Formats: sequence, structure tokens, C-alpha cells
Amino acid sequence: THTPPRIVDLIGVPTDVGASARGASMGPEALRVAGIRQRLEAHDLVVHDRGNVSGPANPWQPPVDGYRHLAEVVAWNQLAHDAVYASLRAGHLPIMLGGDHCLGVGSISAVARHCRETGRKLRVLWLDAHADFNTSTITPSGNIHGMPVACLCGLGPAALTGMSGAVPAISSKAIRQIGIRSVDEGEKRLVHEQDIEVFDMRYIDEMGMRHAMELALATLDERTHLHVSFDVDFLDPGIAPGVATTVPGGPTYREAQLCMEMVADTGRLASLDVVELNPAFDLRNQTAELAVDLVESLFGKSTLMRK
Ligand code: 6HN
Ligand code: MN
Ligand code: MN
Ligand code: MN
Repeated sequence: THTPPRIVDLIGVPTDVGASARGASMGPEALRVAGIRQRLEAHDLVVHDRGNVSGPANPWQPPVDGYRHLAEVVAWNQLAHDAVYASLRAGHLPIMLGGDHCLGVGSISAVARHCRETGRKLRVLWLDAHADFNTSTITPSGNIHGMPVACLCGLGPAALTGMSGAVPAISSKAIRQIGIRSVDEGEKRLVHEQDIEVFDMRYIDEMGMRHAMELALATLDERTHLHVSFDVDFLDPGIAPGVATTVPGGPTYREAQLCMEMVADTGRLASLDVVELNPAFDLRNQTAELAVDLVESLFGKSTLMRK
């Protein structure tokens, strides 16, 4: 059996090349300013801040053949992949500080490669307002932060789909999406075709976060590597204004806490992305502070009285 490590590597990936607006490149520093390191250390984790990787500038060009900044997106994802993979190989728990969500390809392809090499089962929890399942032919924007789940499932440009060394990097059966409330028309068809398990906001309204999470976390065992990809736009914009792609009607503070606490209760969390935080949209770093608070809950901070 394998217990997830208690040494955490913070890996800053400061880019917005996949995003619809500039500013997610400031995310890693905002999370540090909000005290992510100290808050994790308070939970008996050993935290190594690995600093930021350094990649190409954002050229801010229109899409070409359905992709905006593909070369830069590939370069940043390769850097993310290498840093996350090295952390996992060292037996540590990588936390990728984004950066926009295109980086989920680099991060999760590294996790998939590690799981393949070590015989672990992978479960990916995708916490997001969006399904991020567009392709170059159906994307309304060309922004690659709307495409990482499709890339991981083998739909996308070879430079992104092949990053783990196998295509697809992950099975669509390994994914659970939570909080979804904005999906484009063609994207919706693909998500159904690929049979992705989605707990959208209507489901959460009707059944509750508790039931959604019970199902999303069902059938984990001691061989499971649980990865959480936390797009900060998952949260309701009323509590989390610091993202470029707000969508009304997201989880409340309590629903988000419950979601994170239920992940912590599994004891299986082994890697994490915190992405799409955009300080240019934030108010006095409040969204960064909220994200750090929720990350703390992912690692076992509990407001409960019971032991
Ligand atoms: N994100 N579905 C829209 C698009 O442009 O593809 C928005 C994607 C947002 C992506 O927030 O990570
Ligand atoms: Mn070590
Ligand atoms: Mn996303
Ligand atoms: Mn999103």
C-alpha cells in the first residue's frame, strides 16, 4: 500500500498563454503572498517552494487553425510536466501554482506517467465552472485553457496529447467533474460521447455537494493516486472575483469547504493544481486567500468539532 507523501513541492508556473485575458501569470505570487507555504506548514507538511519555472512570453496573438499560442502553450506545459514529474519521482506531493488551466495537460500527463510506471490507479477530480473539453474545430475562442481535458483524453494536437508517453494520457473513466455550469454546444456533445462523469451545478443543487462528492470519490482504494485540478472559477464569483472567466451560480463557501474536506477525508490526495487565479481581477487578494484557505482544507484543516 502507498500513503501519499507529506513533503509538498510548490511549483510556480506563471503564464497566461492559454487564457482569455492577461493576468493569471501573476497567480503563483498571489498565492505565496496569501501565505500558502505557511498555511501548509501549520498542518505538519514539509513544504519546499521550488520557485517558478520560466517559459516564453505571451505574444497575445489571435488563434491560428483553432489554437491561440500553441507553441507557447506546449513550451509551458513541457516545463510543468517536467517539474511535476520530478516531484512525484522524488516521492513528494506536487502543488502546481498556475497559471491558466491549459497547464492541466502538463501536470496531469506527468501524474499519468508516474501512475503508469508505479502501477497506481488514477482518479482526477476536475473542480471547474467549465468542462474544458473543446478542440480546435469546436472551440468558440481558440483559447487552450478550454481544451486540457480533451487533450488528456487524446483529442488535441500531438504535442499536447502525447506528453505522458501514451495516448490518451488518461482514460475518460478516471475523471469526475464537479461544479460545471458553462459548457459550449459542441463541447457538450464531446463530453457525452466520451462518457465523462459530470456533477454539474444542477446536480449539486438537487442532490447536494455531499452526495456529489460521495459518488465522485467512490471506489478509491489504497492504490489510487487522487489528483485535484482546482480551477478557481469553480467557486461562486460572489466569493471569488479574482478570475477572468466568472460564471454565476457556483459553490458557496460552505459547499466548497465540504468538497475539500471530503477529499481530505479520503487520505488519497497525491497531487494538486491551483489554476486560473487572476490577481488583475481580484480585490485585495481575497480570492487568493480563499484559494489558500480551501487548499488548507484539502490537506486536513477542519472546522469540525468532532475528532
Ligand atoms: N477555463 N469554454 C470557454 C472556451 O473558450 O473554451 C471557456 C473556457 C474557460 C477555461 O476557465 O479553464
Ligand atoms: Mn525527498
Ligand atoms: Mn478550467
Ligand atoms: Mn473554468
